[in-house]
Amino acid sequence: MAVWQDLHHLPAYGLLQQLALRPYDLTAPGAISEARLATYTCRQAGFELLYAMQRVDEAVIAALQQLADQSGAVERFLEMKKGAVANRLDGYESENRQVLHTACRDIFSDQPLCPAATVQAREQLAKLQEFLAELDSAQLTNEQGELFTDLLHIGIGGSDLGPRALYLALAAYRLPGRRVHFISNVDPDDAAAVLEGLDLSRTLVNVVSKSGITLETLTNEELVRAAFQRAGLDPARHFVAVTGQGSPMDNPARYLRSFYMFDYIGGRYSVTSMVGAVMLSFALGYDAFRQVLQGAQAFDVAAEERDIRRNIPLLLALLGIWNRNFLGCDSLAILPYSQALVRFTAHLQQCDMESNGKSITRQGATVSYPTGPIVWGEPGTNGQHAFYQLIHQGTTVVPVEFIGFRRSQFGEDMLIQGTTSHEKLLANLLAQSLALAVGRPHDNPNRFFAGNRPSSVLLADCLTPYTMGGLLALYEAKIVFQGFIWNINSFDQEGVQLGKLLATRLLQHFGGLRLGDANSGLQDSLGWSLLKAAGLIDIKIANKAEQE
Ligand code: G6Q
Repeated sequence: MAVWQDLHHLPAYGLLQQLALRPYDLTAPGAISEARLATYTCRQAGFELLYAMQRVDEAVIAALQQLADQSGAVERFLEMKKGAVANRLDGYESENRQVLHTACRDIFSDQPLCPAATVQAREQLAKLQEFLAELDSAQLTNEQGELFTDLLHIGIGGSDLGPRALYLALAAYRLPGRRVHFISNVDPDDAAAVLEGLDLSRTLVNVVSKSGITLETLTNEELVRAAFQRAGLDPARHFVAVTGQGSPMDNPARYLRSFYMFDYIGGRYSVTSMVGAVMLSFALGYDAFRQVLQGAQAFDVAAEERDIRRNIPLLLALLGIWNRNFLGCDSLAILPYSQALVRFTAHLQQCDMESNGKSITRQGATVSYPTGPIVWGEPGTNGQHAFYQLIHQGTTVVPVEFIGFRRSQFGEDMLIQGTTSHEKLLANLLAQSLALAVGRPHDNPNRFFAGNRPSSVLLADCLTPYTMGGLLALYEAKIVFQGFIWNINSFDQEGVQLGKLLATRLLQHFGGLRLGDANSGLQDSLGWSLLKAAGLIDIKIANKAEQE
């Protein structure tokens, strides 16, 4: 395995810099030809990536291939799947963990790449299957002998975003009579709104926390337990836990059933572990959840391809690096033309920004090139009526990844003015990509579109459990590839710790105030004196007070 190198030390870096001086002009006459569309299409595992609207030509693609080869991205990905300790910094204290979310999907293989992790994944799945069978056969019921109809999923961050995004994406395939609800925010109104109108007697509560110590999740669990008690129901007959083995939540006596996830699976990569499995298989059935895993497995394997023109995740990663590091774009809009993917961009926002929002290399040095972009987005066509103004005519160029499907999930559609709604949806997607690329000359500056705004279109036949699994793993691999090429650790999240620490200190003082502790320093409640309470920022506050 080659030694880790910073992006700008890879030989292809200088070449790409040169090429970036004159990127492909998408606005030139004939720039978007049928031949170009055919050449810049990559088909893999049921998906098509159309990238003719990116500012690339043969020379750029060849240089990006060199960049991928020189960084060893595919080899590192394979090593990661085999159990390498990919979550670490050299020479500094770090998490020092394997990164094995892919092992959750390697369960179909006779020769899994990391057998120990796959054995654990299979054990958990077997336990889950047994639990689901007991629910289906009414062996496990509520106090009145009735079937459970609802599941309340409590978790936050990686224990909420991905699972919730997939549930919403696949709600069309729900088992009859099954519904799922989510509480994540510590805002008490989140829980209150969800609990309102829920028949607790027929509700399972799935508490998901890998660490078992997350403030929001533990608070919400207690809040919901109290609601069950008020309703005269025994929480131990309703509450299920998904947590790390040995965590403070690993206390099977408190739960109807406990499932495990392992420290080699990061929160934002955990959808296909028990973190998503319990809720998704309750809602969709075990077989449908296995299809999610199969779709994900297809991309885990597809991502091993070395030719970037035949590897969608790697190609998408490299196009992102081209736009970010060579064309100077700061953000990335992910715009699914699918209402079902309404929270998928939020999941990718976490997966990408928490993974690649880093300023130090794997050797602990400050990076001297941009890393992860700002990721954002909303489903089209809704977004067209909101923020597309900026992406077409704003002063900043926002590369876009469009996602679309040839068929709708429900298949309920009708001809209105000669076209179906789904045709209207797809026509808009393609039109936006084209408009961003070619722009429009106009004498009136207000109606002028500069064009040369890059986008890709990711297309599949229909959003099913299988394609959803594929889409999830495709993006996970893309993010991991980018981290490898940027020489950063995509698997830790130190950046979220400081705020948590300060909040804990402030909470101690809130507690002190409630107890009437005169030393808490919070008599003035929410003013500057409150911030003064947090020892860590005393100095800044003092400086500010002096200036005032
Ligand atoms: C994800 C992050 C973070 C985590 C949440 C919830 O990669 O680590 O979003 O998932 O903080 O953590 P717990 O599952 O431990 O409650």
